[in-house]
Amino acid sequence: MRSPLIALATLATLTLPACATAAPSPSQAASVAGEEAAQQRRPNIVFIMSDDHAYQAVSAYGGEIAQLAPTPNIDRIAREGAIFANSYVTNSLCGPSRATMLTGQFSHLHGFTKNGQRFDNATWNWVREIGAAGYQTALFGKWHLNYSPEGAGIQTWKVLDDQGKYYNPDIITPEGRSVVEGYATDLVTDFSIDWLEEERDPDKPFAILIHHKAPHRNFMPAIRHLQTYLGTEFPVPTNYFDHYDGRPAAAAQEMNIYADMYEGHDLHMTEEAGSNALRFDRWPDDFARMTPEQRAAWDAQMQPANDAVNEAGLAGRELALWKYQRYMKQYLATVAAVDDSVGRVLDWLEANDLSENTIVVYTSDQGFYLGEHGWFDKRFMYEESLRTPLVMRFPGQIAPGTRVEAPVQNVDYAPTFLDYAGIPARAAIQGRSLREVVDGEAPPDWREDIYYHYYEYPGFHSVRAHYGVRTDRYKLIRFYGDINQWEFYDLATDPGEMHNRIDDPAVQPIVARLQLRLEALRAQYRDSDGPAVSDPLTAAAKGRRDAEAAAGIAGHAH
Ligand code: SGN
Ligand code: CA
Repeated sequence: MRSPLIALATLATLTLPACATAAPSPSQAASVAGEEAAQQRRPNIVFIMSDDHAYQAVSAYGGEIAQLAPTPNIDRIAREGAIFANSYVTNSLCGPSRATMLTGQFSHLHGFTKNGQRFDNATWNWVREIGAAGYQTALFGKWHLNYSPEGAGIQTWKVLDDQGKYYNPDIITPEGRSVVEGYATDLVTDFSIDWLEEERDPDKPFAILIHHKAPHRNFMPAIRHLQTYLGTEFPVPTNYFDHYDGRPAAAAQEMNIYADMYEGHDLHMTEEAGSNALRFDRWPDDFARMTPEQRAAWDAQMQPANDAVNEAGLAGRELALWKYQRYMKQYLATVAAVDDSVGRVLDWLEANDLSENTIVVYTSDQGFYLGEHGWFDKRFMYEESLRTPLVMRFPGQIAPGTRVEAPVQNVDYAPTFLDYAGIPARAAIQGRSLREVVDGEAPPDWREDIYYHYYEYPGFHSVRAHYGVRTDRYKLIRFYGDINQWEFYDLATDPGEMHNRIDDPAVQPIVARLQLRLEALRAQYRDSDGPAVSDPLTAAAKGRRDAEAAAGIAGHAH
């Protein structure tokens, strides 16, 4: 579709100057045309990221839950390109993760270690760099690094305020803030497609960042998806009623579905049959900002199920199981809109002959718990939140159906985009270009293990600060701060991470080797935050007592 236009533009450059006084020589004209062609050939980048989307809820990853709630459009990226089977974050939290993707650095280097901090927009980021090299750059959706991307070098942007709201969200643009009526996932998609269609200069390559709020808390589906999973029973994770034995930090968290979720705000439960008044709703604004029509449509679809559970008068274990089902239904229904959005973007690329020369990436800012250990939220270095979905399509460069086994991390995105755009990597970047592994074969010096560091404590959900290493089989974690707790898991025999074997004499040689490895990784990435690996902090026994006391204080009913 675009090629005839380009041919015409080229013809114009070749013919028009003939009547001008300073007409270029034929060789100059040819080189201008060559540069234009090269410029045109640089791949476009469509970087789609959702917020808190668990890989367990992406059907391309093959899990049981996602088979009941498939994501055909995200899967299409995987089918026509690559799926990364071992994709991890460096710090499982929104702000730090986004800063890592922009800078290619671990949290301690870019400095954004916890939510609520302000990312210094002047910090180097790949979007500004690629823009300076001739790309058009745009960001629509969640930013969450401070008020707005003003000054971060992103040319066009329209962002959700802070975490973003599902219905009629506040939108911040260079002109200021306003409430825009609609459903966040659809609005972000509309903004993106409008820009692609109407505002972008078709003669330049582009990088567009489409960053959704969904499926982040408080899990409000679009009206059209409210009933999508109401009739589906999801398999309950085998460790839903976890005892947390031997894992005091896990026992002390406050992210339990049946103990910590807000019944109104998160689970959308009502006070009593016949009433649409929500149960405990810590932030009433999420519902209060719906229009009367939206709220009426919501109530019409949700009331029967809410009345039924109120009439049933469930308690204890039964109620805990019901809450898991409600959480899954709502969470997965918000994912359905994200998948619709991915479909709209892929279809738009196709219809505009842009599929071939465009890299499409879908990922999330981190993983999420879908009831494993009884949890929602993320933060822990356990598998479900350490991993994040990652699929990437680039026809002609990535063979359809590629499965990448090499461990990759979100520090790798910035160097990947620069690499494909033909811009030299920067020394300060700590990741490596994924181009090196997308043929399914990792180079011999590719990383064999990954490093992780979580900081936000005290904070939401009370997850202790920790760092650790994960190899292809083992995981060693150290929780620190008001506790000093080491954990060791053999993922081959204990994929659910239920048995902390740190004191098991049989694994001491492996633990010792991993401690050295952890020390080496901290040195390699220049992370001196938190205690040194060799630092006993306080006596281990005291640390454990503190941790167990802390776990007691949390007082969950299990
Ligand atoms: C909010 C959520 C928390 C969540 C953090 C961080 N509460 O505070 O549950 O852990 O965001 O999420 S909410 O009810 O206000 O949504 S993150 O994705 O931004 O890291
Ligand atoms: Ca997030």
